[in-house]
Amino acid sequence: MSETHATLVELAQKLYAGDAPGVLALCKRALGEGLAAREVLDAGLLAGMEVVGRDFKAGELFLPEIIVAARAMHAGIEELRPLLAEAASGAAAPRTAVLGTVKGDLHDIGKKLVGIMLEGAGFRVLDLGHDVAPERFVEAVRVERPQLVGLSALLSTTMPMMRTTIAELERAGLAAGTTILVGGAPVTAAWAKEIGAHGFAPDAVSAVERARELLAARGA
Ligand code: B12
Repeated sequence: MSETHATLVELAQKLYAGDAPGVLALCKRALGEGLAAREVLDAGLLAGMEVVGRDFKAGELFLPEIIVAARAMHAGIEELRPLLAEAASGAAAPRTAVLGTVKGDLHDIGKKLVGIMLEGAGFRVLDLGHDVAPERFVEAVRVERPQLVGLSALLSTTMPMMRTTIAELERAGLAAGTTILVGGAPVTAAWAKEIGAHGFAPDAVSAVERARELLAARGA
């Protein structure tokens, strides 16, 4: 394993400290030093967020710190966005994806990354945001007729809301006409199957791969 680049180590520390201007400056510096956007994301921002999550779990960090770390993460992601999207590009006809974090759940960083990667893969992405009620998904799918619907949940307590959302789409007669992909840290392939989703992906890069596979399989 190669050692992590010094700028990325510093970037992870700034992320941990919730220093948004520092994160922004270090993302720019890392890119200026010739590092790839994916590397800056993985070994810098996500590495920092992993430690935030670990220390939060251990009771060493509290919500206010996590909120500022998340803001700093957003600042960094926005800086990397065009490059990440470019790296993921190379797809055919434009397709639409409706994305959202399910009702009751405020976590939106991972879903945002999935959106950026899908954009890069040529999708027109309609991001409904976080805490999205099933009715809003239903309305968006009715109006937009997307090829893909992506549901995100980061809490074990909001995972059942994925089931409710899918059930509502089914009730509205809209589930069969689209492909529903689910994800988020606690979500598994078995859960996806159980709740009637068409697929699951563990991260933003595989979300694009999985979406492509599923759409190709149904000729969409
Ligand atoms: C940042 C954060 C927050 C921020 C969120 C800010 C924001 N704008 O998103 C804030 C402070 C709001 C927050 C609040 C809470 N949080 Co929080 N939070 C986190 C933390 C530290 C990081 C999450 C994150 O952004 N990770 C980085 C992203 C890139 O990863 P990701 O979300 O997993 O996404 C990737 C994949 O999962 C996948 N993916 C995600 N979505 C989708 C969707 C599709 C369709 C696909 C295919 C793939 C996919 O691709 C993504 C990119 O690769 C995690 C710990 C952790 N390590 O996960 C805890 C964590 C998720 N939170 C937790 C908890 C308990 C809470 C609170 C209940 C705390 C409280 N006591 O109030 C509240 C709940 C608020 C609510 N109602 O939602 C727990 C959840 C435990 C559980 N399993 O239920 C965790 C795991 C921390 C812990 N270890 O205890 N949190």
